[in-house]
Amino acid sequence: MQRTLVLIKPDAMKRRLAGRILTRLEDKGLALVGLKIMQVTPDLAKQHYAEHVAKPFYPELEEFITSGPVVAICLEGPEAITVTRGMMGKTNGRESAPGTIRGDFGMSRQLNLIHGSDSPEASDREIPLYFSDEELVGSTDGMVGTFFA
Ligand code: YYY
Ligand code: MG
Repeated sequence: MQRTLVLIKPDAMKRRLAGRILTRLEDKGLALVGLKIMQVTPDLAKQHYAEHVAKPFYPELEEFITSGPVVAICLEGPEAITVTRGMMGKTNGRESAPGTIRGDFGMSRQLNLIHGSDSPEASDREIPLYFSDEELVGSTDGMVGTFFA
């Protein structure tokens, strides 16, 4: 069983797509173990995107991710990280396959609707940036097992 950190980004919020994006992830069988609406601060953005802070596109990325509220989500399921990344599609909406979230809803590389952890190391680092232990429910192992046994 694996957990992943998902953000529904400010562009998706402005476009009122949060429910539809969350529905796709739930329809797939991923279980909600944490959920909140919040504002990302510049400090949190720098922690979240630590690997990108020194890159030329970072200032614009920070401006975007702090431009409005996000929905932070912790999802659980077997291979939740890879499954979620597959459902997101490629970084650039123009290159993202139809059927993926980015492929179906966007044309932009920066305004690409959703974040998902890209590895177990990333999810271990990212989930505590957004959720305290008390804000996450216990494992849904038994429940998800009935879906995927
Ligand atoms: O994991 P993913 O979101 O698909 O892409 P990353 O390579 O981690 O980049 C994080 C974020 O930065 C991406 O969602 C859009 C933005 N970005 C950008 O604005 N310009 C780039 N050249 C690369 C990434
Ligand atoms: Mg990434």
